[in-house]
Amino acid sequence: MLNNFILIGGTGVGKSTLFAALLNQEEEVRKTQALVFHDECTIDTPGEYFDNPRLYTALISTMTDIKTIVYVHQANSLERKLPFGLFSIYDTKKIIGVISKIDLADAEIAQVEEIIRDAGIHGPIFPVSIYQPESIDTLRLFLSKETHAASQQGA
Ligand SMILES: Nc1nc2c(ncn2[C@@H]2O[C@H](COP(=O)(O)OP(=O)(O)OP(=O)(O)O)[C@@H](O)[C@H]2O)c(=O)[nH]1
Ligand SMILES: [Mg+2]
Repeated sequence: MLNNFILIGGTGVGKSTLFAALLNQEEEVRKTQALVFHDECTIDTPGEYFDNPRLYTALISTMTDIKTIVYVHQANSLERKLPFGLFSIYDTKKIIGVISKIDLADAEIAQVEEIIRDAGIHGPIFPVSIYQPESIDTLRLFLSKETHAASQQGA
């Protein structure tokens, strides 16, 4: 079973496309206008929550009960948007990185990895593309193991 994770990151980086792929949903992905709960603990967020510091409190309260935070950063963007320390308030959570759209010709995977590390994310980083199903499978497997581990701890 795959639950208890939240996708966050800037507008248009591919969160909802990834969310649908992870959950094997077939529907067409549209711009995300509000929080989307697949269930109580599986959440897709609109990029605006991340791009607009005034909405951080909303993001932070939404993340409160979620075990795994997945920060998504597009492979061809070297913008350092991640506010350092946003995640350091949580030492009980697993925070992982996803480098999205690695199929793009101008993808800069190594540099994006550095940006993610510099932002204070120490968990694993998964390079993915929606056109490379194995990359999604690897992430799905990781997330489902996390879920399993969490439920064994009685969380
Ligand atoms: N080339 C490429 N394009 C992708 C990939 N994943 C998503 N996209 C495209 O990126 C665009 C934005 O995708 P969304 O999933 O809506 O992005 P989002 O992060 O949910 O955006 P917001 O909801 O606005 O925050 C769409 O046109 C997708 O088709 C990918 O792996 N490779
Ligand atoms: Mg979206």
